[in-house]
Amino acid sequence: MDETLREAADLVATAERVVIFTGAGISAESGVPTFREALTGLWERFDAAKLATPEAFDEDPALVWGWYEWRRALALTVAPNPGHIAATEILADAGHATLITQNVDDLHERAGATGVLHLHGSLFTPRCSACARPAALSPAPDGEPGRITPPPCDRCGAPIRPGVVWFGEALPTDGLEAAVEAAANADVLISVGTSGLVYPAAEIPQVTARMGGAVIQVNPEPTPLDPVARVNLRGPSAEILPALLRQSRPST
Ligand code: BJW
Ligand code: ZN
Repeated sequence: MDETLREAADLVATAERVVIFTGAGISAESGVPTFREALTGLWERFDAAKLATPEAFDEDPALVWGWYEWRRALALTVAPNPGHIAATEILADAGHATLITQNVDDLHERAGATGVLHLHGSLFTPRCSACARPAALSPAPDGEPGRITPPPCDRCGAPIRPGVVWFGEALPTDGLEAAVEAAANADVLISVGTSGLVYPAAEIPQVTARMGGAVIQVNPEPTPLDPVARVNLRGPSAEILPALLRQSRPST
């Protein structure tokens, strides 16, 4: 690990343009469940097709809204971990920095990051399912996930939906374009805690590699990105990112 960490730290220290691209794994050590991991992933306990598609919301809005309200409540009880904080600091050290996340929690922002590109939306930006008018958040519920009837839109009365991107929906055009441009121009892209299975987000590190930038991957498990990454740092991001930050700073 020491040698690969040194190699990654040298890449970060000499880069002008740095991108950090994150997935659910960076929030795992804060207590937010990932999606696809055996035993602990959300899709082990819940059926993605019944919860994370527009068809599921049309079919049973109270089931879907209740599940997302439960997840919002959970996100409010947790805090950023040392991985989120180190990510903010690595980017603060770079000449030109972009943070791209697939996560719908706000833990990067709570760790001090600004201008975060959210490719899959947010638990904290509900909107009307018909006219897209932004809606206010209600107090978060207590306890386990349960059915909650979504409130009606102030303007048109249609049910309010979570501000996330479901399967089959387009990603926000501005955010995706900005992410692709940052990835294409990056000297270094650090991919953290993503299985790399969900497209088009999974293309982002591939764009950097194709354009000749270096990809560093931080993940305890192998992923389809392994062969594309210049350096694979195997381990939890709450340990690896602070170590990478320390090594990439000149010693005093
Ligand atoms: C750690 C760690 C620690 C653990 N430290 N690491 C066939 C082929 C290709 C594509 C498709 C296909 N069929 C359908 C598609 C398209 C589909 C897709 O990609 N499906 C694949 C799953 C097959 N994509 C879409 O539908 C997208 N839209 C689209 O394509 O639109 C086209 C269109 C264009 C124009 C008009 C209309 C349409 C939309 C995708 C939206 C994804 N949404 C979700 C849910 C968001 C809301 C919610 O939160 O509920 O986003 S799905 C879920 O997966 C969530 C995540 O952001 C996303 C990625 O997951 P992530 O972050 O990688 O998490 P995990 O759990 O997979 O991995 C965690 C990783 O962390 C693991 O590797 C661990 O090892 C690691 N880890 N602990 C560091 N401590
Ligand atoms: Zn409306």
